[in-house]
Amino acid sequence: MRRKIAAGNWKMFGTVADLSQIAAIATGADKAVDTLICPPATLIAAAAPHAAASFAIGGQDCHPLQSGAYTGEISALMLRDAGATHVIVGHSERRRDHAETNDLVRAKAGAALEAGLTAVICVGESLEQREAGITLDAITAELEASLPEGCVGGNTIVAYEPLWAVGTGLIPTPQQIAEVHGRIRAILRARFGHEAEMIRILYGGSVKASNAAEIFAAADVDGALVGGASLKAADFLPIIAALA
Ligand code: G2H
Repeated sequence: MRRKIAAGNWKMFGTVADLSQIAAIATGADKAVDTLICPPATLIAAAAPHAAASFAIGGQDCHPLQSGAYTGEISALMLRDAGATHVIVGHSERRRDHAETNDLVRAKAGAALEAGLTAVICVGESLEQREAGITLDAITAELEASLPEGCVGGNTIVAYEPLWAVGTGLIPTPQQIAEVHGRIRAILRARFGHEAEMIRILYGGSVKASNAAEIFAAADVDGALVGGASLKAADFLPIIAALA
């Protein structure tokens, strides 16, 4: 049985003053659900002491190598050293703004696994692909090329984030979500056999308290990757509760 997980992606938001929100989320989150907060890297070490059995801290990106002369970069080993246990890779904002390819995302995910982190691997179709009726083909190609070797339930989470739903307030129908999650599960099964049953698949894109229950009722949704609505405990705790 897969435990549900609510993952918060803080993106480039959050300063030391916002550690109080992380503390409030850690304290108030329903313990029947796993909760993950991925704050900016500057806050990971300070947030890490809140980590507990069902509460984790993660990074938002990592380099494909563990060390080297790469100014400004952060490795998976460094994230782990700072107290992170998870890292998001291949978020659509990274793919879009930093031209991250599937090959690079796969290398980053591999580096995460090598460092002992759980990789949250993001995939999603564009509006053009959705309107052209090639969503499942696009997801299949992107995911197959972004998965490293050795994925198991304990080290991999897949997040489905349709690009047109990221930060827009638009969300797919539960049927559209279930269709894509079903395809992702099939890809994982074909690649990793029975281990695929334990890999959690999250929906992401404009999740908020008012639409959480509808999204979580869709088949094969093991949780959510939440951006804007994860920044404040008052907004995020009801979403976590909706998964319990
Ligand atoms: C998608 C999501 C979190 P938001 O980027 O990864 O953000 O919930 O703000 O759409």
